[in-house]
Amino acid sequence: MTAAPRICLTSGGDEIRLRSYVNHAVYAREHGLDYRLETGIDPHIVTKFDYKVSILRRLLPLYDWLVWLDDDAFFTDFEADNIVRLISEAERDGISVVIAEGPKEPNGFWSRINTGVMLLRNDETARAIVESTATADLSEVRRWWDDERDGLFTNGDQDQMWWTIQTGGHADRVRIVDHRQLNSRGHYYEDSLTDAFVMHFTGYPDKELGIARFADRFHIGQELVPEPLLDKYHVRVRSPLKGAARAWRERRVDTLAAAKYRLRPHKDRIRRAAGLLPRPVRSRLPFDLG
Ligand SMILES: [Mn+2]
Repeated sequence: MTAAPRICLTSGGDEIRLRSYVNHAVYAREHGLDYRLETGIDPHIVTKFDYKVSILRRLLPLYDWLVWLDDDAFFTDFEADNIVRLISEAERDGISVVIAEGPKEPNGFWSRINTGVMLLRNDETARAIVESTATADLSEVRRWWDDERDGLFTNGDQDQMWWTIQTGGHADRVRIVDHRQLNSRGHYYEDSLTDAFVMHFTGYPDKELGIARFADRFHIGQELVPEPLLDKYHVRVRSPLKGAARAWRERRVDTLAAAKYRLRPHKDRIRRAAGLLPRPVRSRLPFDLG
């Protein structure tokens, strides 16, 4: 190997809705990565997940590695060099895509991969995977899908990518890592923000509030960036969800809808254990699980 690879960290969608761009930008600066916040508008959008895929298609050819983070995925360990380390291990081993497993959610959902965080090498294999993910026919993917084998069908890019990897002969060039390495969830954090590398806020009925509550739990601001780093990079607006706006959101989420959301999976699990329900089959998701 000669020079260090050119790595770009990117995120976005069709709107800027969360404080993650500050979190991502600070991590990128601390670890010498380029950073782009992108608006993925495109003539070819079909599902809300396609904004992401359109960004990947456009940016991957411009770098050696492209790192995607969903806008609801936040770094929690700013010292950890997982991005650079996983990329260097992938280059050593001839791997084109590094992605995390979709760990078990409190409601029992799981998936073989989660496309909320992805490391993509600018090579033929990864470009082919991105192209096929962008163009795969979702109804064909659904017909192929086996809930027992493949986990939750989300009706989007995650299913298209898993289908692509499995049916396109790419499995040996894709590395699936433990969720704590790249893309974890709140219930896997116990007493420290370093319990995992990235916290991905999937399944929250109000994501912004979910992030604020997680931040409170660890006595950190809503950017999930340590204060000395916010100072270092002159971040002026901090923890914007507060006061009456936050109180109203707290009340709204604590109403019946949220209670139902929390209780339903437990109810299902109990009924399934009692043999009253078959394996979970859901064609539509109750909330954004992307
Ligand atoms: Mn997400």
